[in-house]
Amino acid sequence: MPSPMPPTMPKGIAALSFSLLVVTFLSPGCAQTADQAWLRPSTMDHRPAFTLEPRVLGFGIMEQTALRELKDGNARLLGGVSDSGEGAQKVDAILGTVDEVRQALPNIPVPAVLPPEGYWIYWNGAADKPSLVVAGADHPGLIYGVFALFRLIATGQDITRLDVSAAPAFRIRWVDQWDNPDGTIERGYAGRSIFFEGGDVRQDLAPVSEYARLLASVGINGCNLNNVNANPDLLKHAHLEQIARIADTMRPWGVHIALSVAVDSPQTVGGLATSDPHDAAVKAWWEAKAKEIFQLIPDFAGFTVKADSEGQPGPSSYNRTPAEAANTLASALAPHGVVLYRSFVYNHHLDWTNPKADRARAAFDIFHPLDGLFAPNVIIQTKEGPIDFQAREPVSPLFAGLPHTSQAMEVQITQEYTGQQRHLVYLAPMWKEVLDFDFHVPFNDPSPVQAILSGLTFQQPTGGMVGVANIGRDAWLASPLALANLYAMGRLAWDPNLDAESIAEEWARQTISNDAEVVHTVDTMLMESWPAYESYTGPFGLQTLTDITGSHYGPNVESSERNGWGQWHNADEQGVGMDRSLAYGTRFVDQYPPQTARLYESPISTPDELMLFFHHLPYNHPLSNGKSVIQSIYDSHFEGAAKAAEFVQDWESLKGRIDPKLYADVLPRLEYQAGHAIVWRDAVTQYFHKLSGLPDEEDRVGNYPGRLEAEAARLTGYKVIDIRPWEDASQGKAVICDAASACAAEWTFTGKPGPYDIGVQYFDLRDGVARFTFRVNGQSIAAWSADASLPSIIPNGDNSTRRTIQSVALKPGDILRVEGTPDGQDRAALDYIELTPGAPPPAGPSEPPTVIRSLP
Ligand code: GCV
Repeated sequence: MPSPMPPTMPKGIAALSFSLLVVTFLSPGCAQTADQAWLRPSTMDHRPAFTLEPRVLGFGIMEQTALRELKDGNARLLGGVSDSGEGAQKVDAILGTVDEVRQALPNIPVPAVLPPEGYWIYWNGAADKPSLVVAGADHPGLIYGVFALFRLIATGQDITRLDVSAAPAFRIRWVDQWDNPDGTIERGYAGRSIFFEGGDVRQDLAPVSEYARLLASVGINGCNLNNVNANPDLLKHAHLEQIARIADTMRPWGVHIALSVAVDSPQTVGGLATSDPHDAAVKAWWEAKAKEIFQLIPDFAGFTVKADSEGQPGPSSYNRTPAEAANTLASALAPHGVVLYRSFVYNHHLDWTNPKADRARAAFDIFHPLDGLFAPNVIIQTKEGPIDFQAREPVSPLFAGLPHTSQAMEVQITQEYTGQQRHLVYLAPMWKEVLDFDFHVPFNDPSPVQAILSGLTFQQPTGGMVGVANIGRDAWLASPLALANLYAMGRLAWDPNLDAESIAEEWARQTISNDAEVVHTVDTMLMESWPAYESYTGPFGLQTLTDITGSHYGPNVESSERNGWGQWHNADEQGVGMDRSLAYGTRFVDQYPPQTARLYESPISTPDELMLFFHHLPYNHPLSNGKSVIQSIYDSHFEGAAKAAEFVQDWESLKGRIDPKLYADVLPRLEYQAGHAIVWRDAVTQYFHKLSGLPDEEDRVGNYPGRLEAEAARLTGYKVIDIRPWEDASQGKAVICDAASACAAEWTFTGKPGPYDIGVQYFDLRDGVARFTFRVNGQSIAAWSADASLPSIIPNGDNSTRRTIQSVALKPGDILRVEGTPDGQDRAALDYIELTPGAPPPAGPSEPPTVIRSLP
């Protein structure tokens, strides 16, 4: 039963009262705030020596937001002391729409044309006393202008000669949340929903207000609140009333809300006999529902639809097309709302024995024939690649295949297949590659995807970019560095011409430091992170090679093969890769316009990074990097894991130069990633080593000097088990402690005397907090709790975790011992220890022997 909610506000945007603003801005005790992300206090050594004295020319709710934000920015970033030691200079800041500014200040050069949602920032040095003008084409534009001003200030730019205007490239700049009414989030990795709990909208919407502020600060104007696997309950009136509170909370920042709806809602919610989109009663039901929503939420943005996909109901049940379903909804929402109809429609019971079957073809096969049939307020929302947010995919050919339809590109901020925020993977370079990908249509003209999305290429009225964000209550995205992805998505949706590196820099300056060296280090780490992740997971177009029928996290190469999900990479003893060519394969290549099709048709012209997505090649086939396919797979995994280890050192170089809390938060995450990258490296390389029977030229695969297997140790209490898939553990085996108290594994050291770094590879299971102690000759060197929340409840590559103990002095005959104390389902499972010659311990007082760091 829904919990009682306060009565909803009187409706009509104009009627939204000042009291709402007070509620929205004053959020005492709000634990989750926008300043945990990039809207932070100044990261500069010296604040600019002026303060802004704001005056707002209008009275709208968003103008009040702009005013409030200006005051906040003043406090966060300005008010330093001038070089001569004087206090901050006061500068008038005038805020308004361009019309208001033109009227109030007739002598300043207000731009004649400013596109919707655009802004103009002007430093008026001509007057006796300098002043600053921030003008919006409209109210949202004013908010974006204020945020842009502070972005410039926060990144250390001089604003005292500013005369700059900007407007968004895309109309649709949305985030999607896959939140369920019960408070869970599908593919969310940062805790529970800020919107829902226990079937209802949460009473405390303070974090929602902070989220809207974050979104507005990067120009995002829409938020689809609920999972695309939509729970129909949310369309019931009582819930819509609750959802109106969310809309009220986000509205002051110009963020409109939207809802995912299931196509069978007329039956499940409305009690009709059918949900056939052609049925008159069904149409009438959607119209009434839309009217009801608009009465509660006058600026409601629209519906997102996942239909006939992964078990969701859809028009195919009535022999109707997606266009017919989309148009029924669109007609109900017209003229104000839009339908974002997802092209992520495919058969997940594909026949894997059929060499012509190909999931990658599905979106184009289904939607291209419908081009021109969609109502003007339907936007087809297409994932950036033809499969499903893999570590790398080619651009979806559908973008070029809908010249008569508005389109949006869907990207994933939440890192479902890219490390689930436990791995640093900055995704802007991936998105940017797609945005800049040129299809050369319609007449061989330059037509990058971004021009298709903005509507320019095919002269469509709208379009844009949607980022599946899935922020939660745990510091938005749990990992501080993952927030660069949310930031970048907003910035690219505003201006797809920005480059990924300058966005990273902008973000780092606001979030971490304005120190040039720090910025350079963070920037480099971010830019190297996606290639690194791709290298140690699924390079050369193999897709992520993760457990696709389970967690989508750790390595499980075979899980994508021989099932109906169609994420095949088609590996056998002779070769690997999907032949998608026109001549011999699934003909997917033929869905691209001619110039692109020619590129991918032959292995000679296909770029290495996509080679195995398009071609099935023998393992000894040379790639353009000069190495064979198999050697490339081996090398890539070793290089990627080495790069992940470097990220730890890069971050350590920032010690003492950045906020110590941030430093301490990020370091164990990177250490974890470095360890998990080794799990990935070993799993994938050993899998292909075994399958192909071909050696690694550098003899690294299957040959790990310094590794001491748990199953070969002297065991007390521990039992040897097989790990599945076998490649997720060294030699396919591990030990688990089924005893009630501690178990132990012991080895006698026989190597050369000297300092060693000791990696302890264990399995950190979710349901319980096992404890480990590492001893040398009985003395405790390190102890830690296995307290991470990793996927899977059995030991495997999802939860295989490495703890590295540095600089341990060893001599032959030393007894090395790992003690594991189980807890609950976490049986202190252990894979191996690995000894690598390390640096001597630093001189001076030694660190306390017990190291306990929480893992992500
Ligand atoms: C919301 C992938 C995810 C699903 C998700 C789906 C989609 O398959 O694993 O959790 O469902 O994409 O985008 O609809």
